[in-house]
Amino acid sequence: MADAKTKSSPDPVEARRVLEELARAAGFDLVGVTSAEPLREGGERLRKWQEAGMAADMGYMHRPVELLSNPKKLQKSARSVVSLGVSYYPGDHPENADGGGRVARYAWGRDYHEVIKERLFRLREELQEALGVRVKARGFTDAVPLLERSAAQRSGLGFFGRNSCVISGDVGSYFFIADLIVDLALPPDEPGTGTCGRCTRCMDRCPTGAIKAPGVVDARLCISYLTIENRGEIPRELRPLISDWTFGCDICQEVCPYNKTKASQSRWPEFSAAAGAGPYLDLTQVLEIRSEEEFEARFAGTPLTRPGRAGLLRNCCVVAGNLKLREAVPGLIRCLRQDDSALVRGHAAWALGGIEGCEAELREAEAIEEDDWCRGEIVFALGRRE
Ligand code: B12
Ligand code: SF4
Ligand code: SF4
Repeated sequence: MADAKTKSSPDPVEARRVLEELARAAGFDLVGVTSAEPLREGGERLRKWQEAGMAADMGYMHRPVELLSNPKKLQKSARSVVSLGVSYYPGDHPENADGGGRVARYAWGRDYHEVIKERLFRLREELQEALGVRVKARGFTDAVPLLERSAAQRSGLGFFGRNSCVISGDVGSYFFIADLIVDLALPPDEPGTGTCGRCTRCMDRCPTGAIKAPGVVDARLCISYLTIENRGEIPRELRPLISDWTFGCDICQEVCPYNKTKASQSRWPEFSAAAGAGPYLDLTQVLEIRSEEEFEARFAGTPLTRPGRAGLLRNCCVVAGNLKLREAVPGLIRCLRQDDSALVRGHAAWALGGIEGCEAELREAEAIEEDDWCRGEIVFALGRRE
């Protein structure tokens, strides 16, 4: 790399060709480039989304639109944004025969943040090597304030579906978007085109009605938000609608005709079911996790750490209640009596309220519970049994 610092800028067309070759060799299924200019249209949509309260309490989504829509705010010297797509599709869910807690496909394997970051870092090194220049770059996936879908669409990776996902004509929508912001001038690709036509399946089938308009998802209603990003209670009226989803939700992608024909198995072994938590959680096991250490030991290195121990147990309580899972009753009772988190105790009470024969335990808990919200849940649960 000695002469790398002294060489002048590489030919943009040649640099683009080399980038494509290296990115494909690194296992990325989709490669596209856009300029580092602000993502104006996406920014406008984000502004309206924020104003409507649809960002819920995700602090990082309340940041100024000017920040989230401008790659140069992340790297001053940025000239191009390289958008990369990698299919995570691990296959379809087997039938939920044993009353498991369903996990969205993107989270079956290892934590994608780590896995992708490593490959992005290597890609940058290889690019420098091949072009013989130093490339100032910032690589990330789902980790910094930037409208990644808007950048990906403008880079030609795909079009915006009514479910708000970027859909690729080659791989459907089960893919992660990764970005490499670089100080290289690269010829931009044409923005992605495509259409949902007259299809509205995702909007019709979303269990909570979270897709308020084409491409507009109200996070406050989305099961993915409620089970992953949400740190508080799951609103009572939404709990039954979560059905058996304990982490994320894939319904608006499962029903999409593009995924029925285009989704193909991920080539990255890290995203396979065998590499992580897989398609279902054993609810009875998860309900027994009482300490952060046990939680880390079970889920470290997978995306399932995101909601934290209390968040994941909250979700498992709700799903056990929805499935009226008899085998989970002893675990739910232990959650109600012993868990340090009021969030867990309250959702355990709700679940027990939906299952016959748990009134005595609920009454006993009512007598000793000190947390007001939790006592309210116990009273509500007892009311369901009357
Ligand atoms: C916050 C967030 C969420 C929130 C809110 C989702 C939402 N739809 O807004 C919650 C927690 C609900 C969520 C859920 C999921 N997420 Co998420 N999430 C994000 C995050 C961090 C920001 C998204 C955002 O800015 N939302 C605000 C809205 C306003 O913007 P947007 O979603 O980008 O939507 C844009 C386009 O859809 C466009 N648009 C829509 N329609 C139209 C129509 C026209 C004509 C035009 C011009 C534009 C347009 O306008 C919007 C603004 O740019 C991104 C990573 C990132 N930094 O971008 C990942 C990201 C969007 N999530 C991702 C994934 C995988 C998911 C889930 C599938 C996970 C799961 N299985 O549970 C679900 C999908 C739910 C859904 N239908 O969106 C991927 C999506 C990949 C893809 N192919 O699209 C991303 C890009 C992460 C990544 N790097 O791979 N997510
Ligand atoms: S992820 Fe699930 S809850 Fe969220 S918009 Fe899609 S179908 Fe609706
Ligand atoms: S299900 Fe239909 S409407 Fe929804 S994103 Fe797919 S093609 Fe578009």
